[in-house]
Amino acid sequence: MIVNDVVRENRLILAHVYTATGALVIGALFGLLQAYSRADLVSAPAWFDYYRMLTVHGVLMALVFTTFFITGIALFSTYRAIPRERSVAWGWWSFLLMLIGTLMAAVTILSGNATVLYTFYAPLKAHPAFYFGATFLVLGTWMVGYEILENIAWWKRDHRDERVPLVVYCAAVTFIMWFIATLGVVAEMGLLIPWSLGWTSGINVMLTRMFFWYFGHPLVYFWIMGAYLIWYNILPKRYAGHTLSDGLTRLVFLMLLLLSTPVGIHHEFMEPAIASTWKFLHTITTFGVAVPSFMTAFAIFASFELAARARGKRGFIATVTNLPWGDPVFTGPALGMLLFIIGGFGGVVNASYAMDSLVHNTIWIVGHFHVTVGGPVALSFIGAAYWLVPALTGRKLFAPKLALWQTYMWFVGMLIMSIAMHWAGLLGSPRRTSEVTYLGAQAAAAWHPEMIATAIGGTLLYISILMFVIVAVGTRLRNQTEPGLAYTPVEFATPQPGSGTTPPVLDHFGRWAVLAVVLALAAYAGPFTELLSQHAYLAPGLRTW
Ligand code: HEM
Ligand SMILES: [Cu+2]
Repeated sequence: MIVNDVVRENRLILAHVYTATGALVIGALFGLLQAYSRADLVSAPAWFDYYRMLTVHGVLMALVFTTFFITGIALFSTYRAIPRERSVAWGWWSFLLMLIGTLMAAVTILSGNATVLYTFYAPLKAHPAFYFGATFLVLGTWMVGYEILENIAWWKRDHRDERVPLVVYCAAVTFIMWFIATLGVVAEMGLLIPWSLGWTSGINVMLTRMFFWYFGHPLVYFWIMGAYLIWYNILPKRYAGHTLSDGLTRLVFLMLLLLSTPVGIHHEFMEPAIASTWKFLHTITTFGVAVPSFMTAFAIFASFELAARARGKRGFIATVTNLPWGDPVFTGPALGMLLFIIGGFGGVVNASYAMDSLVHNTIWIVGHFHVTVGGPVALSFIGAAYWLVPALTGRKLFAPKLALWQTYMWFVGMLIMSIAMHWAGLLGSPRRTSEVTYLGAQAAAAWHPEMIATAIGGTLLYISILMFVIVAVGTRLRNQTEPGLAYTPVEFATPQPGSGTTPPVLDHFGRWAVLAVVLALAAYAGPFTELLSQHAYLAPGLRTW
């Protein structure tokens, strides 16, 4: 293994991580402006309206920041766990495709030609450049997924009877899930692109929405799996612990592969065009997909406890105080886990039809996904970046105390902002709305204090993001710890000794992928055919879908 090869790989991974950071910084600025607008502190000018901002924020945060970070960490895991001489040309082509796609979509939104929000389904229509850009971004991620699987195939040749290294396994299952999920985007683009080019005179709005949510729910599990990869494989080293069990970790990822897709209709509970049978079916699978998250909560806390016991500490308090609360690589993901408790609670509300009808389309929903994707996911990525960037550059983390305070500040900011959003949602404050004072209407006055609290939380978050940037850029500019050492070797967590052997069947990616596709088809065949037949009613005289 030649040092130069590692340095070449590292440059590629850094490109992913810094692109993610750039998206986070720019995207968050718009988030802050939205929070101020809703608190009646600023008004968006006519030449750059609120919904354009909201589209930039949603796309950069939900689709660009998360995706580039996950592609970065998945490649890093693969390259480090399977060291070999390899060309990075394919890697750079995939990065370039992702980047070009992102820039095309971003420019189209910023110029006001794609104010379609990050959910981009019809009837909102964008310039074709936006749809092509989004498609290129997805195709680039497929190339990254192929790279991971190709490395596993190469490794398998000499390790026929061994288990795939756990961290690579996690990355691979994440990307298999992603392949299946993004087929929804491809199908949706098949409707949107001809329509936006003017080749079809109408579009099946409901079908585009269903294709979006076929993708939109597994999208959130793509983020969660990125965070879990960190929790199971990177975090235990920070508290001198182990991954609880190799087999359990693989099982968790497989369950996420199987159950992430057949649940998307829980985003369409209020959709009159979809029969309640399908809504009920997807509710059941939704409660099923919560199981691997409960298993993860158990596994992580058990791992905390075993690490404390190894040091002779017993009991809840000793277990918690044994953890490294002064290490930002730990506090990022750990504080994220705390936020996930609120996220899980809200998720159960959203997944329950009757309660969802109360919070549907209110700012409660926005509070929910900030405390999930903006909590465990973003904080885990940020914490991991504090480990990843020094590992990739051979430099020490710049201003570690600032990094530490950054994670706590994010936690407090997100807590304030999302609780305020949940509360305002219960009072009826709508989401995706710039002006929620309704010219001083009595009912709207009820949620004004929550909107101010949202703006305060958002401000703390933005300061926290600026602190992150100082640390990220400072680390890059630092001198190397040892001159000439352009990277730091890393170790991934190992399973708890005595935690048992892993059944080989868990490693048969192909079979599990087929089962995942079958489940997805079974969950969507019914509503799909139903929406096709209802189309004549939705758009009389048009058969162009
Ligand atoms: C500085 C931190 C942040 C602030 C102040 C902020 C603020 C906001 C606000 C006020 C909205 C709601 C607007 C509305 O419905 O009218 C919003 C929407 C959204 N935010 Fe954030 N946010 C921040 C960070 C994040 C992060 C870290 C993520 C994800 C990684 C994220 C993802 C989203 C998404 C996906 C939407 C929905 C857009 C839509 O409805 O189309 N935000 N944000
Ligand atoms: Cu969902």
